[in-house]
Amino acid sequence: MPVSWEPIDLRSDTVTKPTDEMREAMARAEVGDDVYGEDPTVNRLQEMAAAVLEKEAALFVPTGTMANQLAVKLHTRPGQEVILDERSHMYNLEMAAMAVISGALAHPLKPVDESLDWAAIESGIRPHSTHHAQTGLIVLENSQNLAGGTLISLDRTNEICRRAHDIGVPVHLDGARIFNAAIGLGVTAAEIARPFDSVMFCISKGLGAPVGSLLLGPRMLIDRAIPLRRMFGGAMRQSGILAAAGVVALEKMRSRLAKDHANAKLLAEGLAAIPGAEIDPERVQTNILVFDISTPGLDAEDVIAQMRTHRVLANSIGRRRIRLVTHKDVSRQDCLNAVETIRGILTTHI
Ligand code: TLP
Repeated sequence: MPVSWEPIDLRSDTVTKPTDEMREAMARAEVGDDVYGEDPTVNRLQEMAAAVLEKEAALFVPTGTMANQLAVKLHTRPGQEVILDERSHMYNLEMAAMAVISGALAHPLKPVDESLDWAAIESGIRPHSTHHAQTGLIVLENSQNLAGGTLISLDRTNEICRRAHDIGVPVHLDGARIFNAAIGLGVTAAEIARPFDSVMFCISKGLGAPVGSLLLGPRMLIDRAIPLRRMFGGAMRQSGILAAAGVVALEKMRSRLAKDHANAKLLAEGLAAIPGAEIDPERVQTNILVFDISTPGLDAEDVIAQMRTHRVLANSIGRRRIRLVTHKDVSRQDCLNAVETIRGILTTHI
């Protein structure tokens, strides 16, 4: 039997390779200069994205980070605060961009249970005074990456947006994985997006496209985002080549995400039965899971290094925590094999 040397890559859903259909669409894509607004494929992707999320307009940008940072720039003035979950991607993994680019002060808050709620956010809003930075923006993330792909309920996101709007504060959604969230919550992505002033989602994660994210919101906001994208260095030319894969991603790849969720559950159930791995499979709601290493003397990096020698790849988040992410390029069998690899590593250390 031929031996496959392809690793089982559970580091992220960003590692997904474009499908054959995407590559064909990219090769055939009709293109133009998008800085003149003349790339028909980019325009098509933007219109599709806006239609799917039921927002007025969308803008194609190279990365999720750029879309998130455009949102901060659009909604805030220098010296204002951005309230967000202390575990959020924008606080932890975007190189302090909001401070550097927008002069905004991140105000990270501890979640009450699985996420922030309005009471937690309200307690972080500073009184009007001559001493306090004022809240310019609230950011929510759904699904919540570093929390283990967990979801925020529609009731909670709707309430947060309504109460924020009552006091005149806009709310941005980092919806890098909004379609995973939609499946996990059993609602449409448009329902999740509805109350938010701006939304970002990625086509380059579970949906499998090679590059890109979209920023969505009212037409007036997106019109203001276009020159800022230029300022950020993200105005591209014949980017229809990239957008073509995004069109396939939106048309064909959303419904299969449920399989990734089932595989993540399978991984979690397998890991829960291993002494030395701590995880509650009930908490695994989408395609991301985080487990703790409880074997004394063994930290996450040791385990990851040993997994790598068995061709199973993962990332750590902290000294004793490992994150695994399922996606279209790992099968159910890959997940079962990964559990066996981890079992082998952890049980030999007891
Ligand atoms: N997440 C990546 C890494 O940056 C950690 C991953 O492997 O999960 N918001 C969320 C919730 C994200 O998970 C990511 C990427 C981004 C924003 C940024 O997207 P990119 O990488 O396109 O800038």
